[in-house]
Amino acid sequence: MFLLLILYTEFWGKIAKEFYWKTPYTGNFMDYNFDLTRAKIYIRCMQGATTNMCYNVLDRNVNEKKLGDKIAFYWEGNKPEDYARITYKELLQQVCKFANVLRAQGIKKGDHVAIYMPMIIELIVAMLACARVGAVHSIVSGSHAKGDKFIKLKEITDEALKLHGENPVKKCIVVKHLKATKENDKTSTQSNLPPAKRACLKLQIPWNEEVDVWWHEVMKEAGEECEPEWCSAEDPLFILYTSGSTGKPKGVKHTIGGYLLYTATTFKYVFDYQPSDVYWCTADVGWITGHSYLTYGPLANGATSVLFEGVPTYPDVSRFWEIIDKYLVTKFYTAPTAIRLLMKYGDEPVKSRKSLKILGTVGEPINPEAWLWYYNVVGDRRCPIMDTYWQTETTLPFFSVVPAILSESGEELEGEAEGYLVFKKPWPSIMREVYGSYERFESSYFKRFPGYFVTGDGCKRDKDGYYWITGRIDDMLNISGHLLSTAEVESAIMEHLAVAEVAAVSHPHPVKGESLYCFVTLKDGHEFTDELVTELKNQVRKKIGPIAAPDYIQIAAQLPKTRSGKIMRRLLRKIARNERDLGNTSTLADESVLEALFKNRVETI
Ligand code: 6R9
Repeated sequence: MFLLLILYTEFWGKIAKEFYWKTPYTGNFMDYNFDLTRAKIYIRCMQGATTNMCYNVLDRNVNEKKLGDKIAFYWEGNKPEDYARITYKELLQQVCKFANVLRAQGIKKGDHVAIYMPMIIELIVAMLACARVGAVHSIVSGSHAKGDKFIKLKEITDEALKLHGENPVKKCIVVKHLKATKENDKTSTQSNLPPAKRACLKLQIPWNEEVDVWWHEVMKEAGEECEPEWCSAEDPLFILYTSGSTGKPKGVKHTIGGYLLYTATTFKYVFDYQPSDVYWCTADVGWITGHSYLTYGPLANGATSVLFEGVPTYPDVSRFWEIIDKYLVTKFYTAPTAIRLLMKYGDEPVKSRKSLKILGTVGEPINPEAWLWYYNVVGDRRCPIMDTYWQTETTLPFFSVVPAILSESGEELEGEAEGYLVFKKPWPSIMREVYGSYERFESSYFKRFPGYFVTGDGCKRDKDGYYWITGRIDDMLNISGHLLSTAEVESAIMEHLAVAEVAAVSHPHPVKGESLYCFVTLKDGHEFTDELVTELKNQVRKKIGPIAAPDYIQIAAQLPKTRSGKIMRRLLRKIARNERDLGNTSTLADESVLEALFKNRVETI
């Protein structure tokens, strides 16, 4: 135990030396209590150290590493003809300017800044500027789906601002994107504009002179020199709300020092980062994956990344592969939801992608069907796939991360086993608290099994020691006393040629206790018939056993998903029961999918 502690501290201590600390840490590298029966839960890393996140990911790269002229981001707009690039030096300059803007607006260390923007360079500039002045950013996913859908972010923002309590938002800094203009702005209402330009009239946005400020106007006057705010390693860097797939989202707080070390190191080793790489993580910045593996991790390594504003199907389903070829992407990281979506259209749209070396997935368990397509078709059978499991609360199990599998009664299970996934020790970037509620922090993660961080996920360890995440415990299916994971049942159904996507939920049953109710989305060109339903039921019977055969299968044009692409099974459970009170739907990407699902319900006993 003592030896392990020394190794842990030496390992991270050595990595910490690669970064800039204004003052070093004093005492233990990591200080914590996971056992609520002994004392309050706390986790602290590198106490006493002072640093600045922005300095480490920008100034350090430009000044010490001489990477000023290296491209930080290739920005690819929603439309293929909109694109730009920004170097490390230019990014630093923009960030310094915006940090000065924030300071001029009265923002100081510890203040909270909410960010709601599409996937544009200004989004990265805004988050890094917060980090520079020591403000805590809280990003709300602003990209939604785009393609040919037009989303009025400013109007949505104004609605949100109306909901303030006693503390109204003082200023709203607005980026002019897609030629937006203020409402009643005479210059944009000229009737002699050609038709293409006239479309811009729709982009007129509401404007409140007391609150709203144009980004480009305040940036014009801002200076380029900006001293970073030196913060404690344990000062907050951001608050981010969880995906909300199983309940009301929790505001997860992360701190600076440990998060810097962990995202930088996991990015470097998991993706075998090389300086010549062009790396593309398709995640939204408003999701933890976008914070860690699109922004902080890659920038801390001086990497060149692609930042994509659009969707995989616009203007057509080859878009991802065209972007890979355009920028010669070497490392590509996406979610199972995107893979399943593109798989639906077959192999033909998948273009050359010769530059690819490593593929990654994150967000949900990846079904064998989707994994094989990703490996065979996208990766040409030569690119290894990194399946990275982690959470807003954690980051992927890695050197110094100690997972365990517990039984229902809390015993640690050895060897081949299935049960609750927990962690025995903290790692530098584990969450520090749930914003505004210590009780929720304690009850969500530490109460069920005192002494462990409880993830809420089910997990299986195979004979080779690999961990297989089987889905959220709250989504587990208990059929006649047999506990089944969603991943198990869904993977069996996915193997059918006609199926593009599937979600399995439990449904009350007078005899069995619970029965299985499945929602399936079909691939193009397939029809939902009684024969297909029988085939799908038989397939589960054959693969898992008669016990798991679904009682009900309904067609779903689309499944309800979070903005990060996770299936929201708790809503599907309600739909199967025809319950209209759906609970918290704040992270649902597209409300409109629900009505069709209610309409196509299968009558149940
Ligand atoms: C990064 C992220 C966390 C939950 C997590 C688990 C699921 C994430 C996964 C995965 C299987 C993977 N999850 N990665 N399940 N395999 N590779 O998604 O964070 O939005 O907080 O969600 O997502 O259920 O507990 P977050």
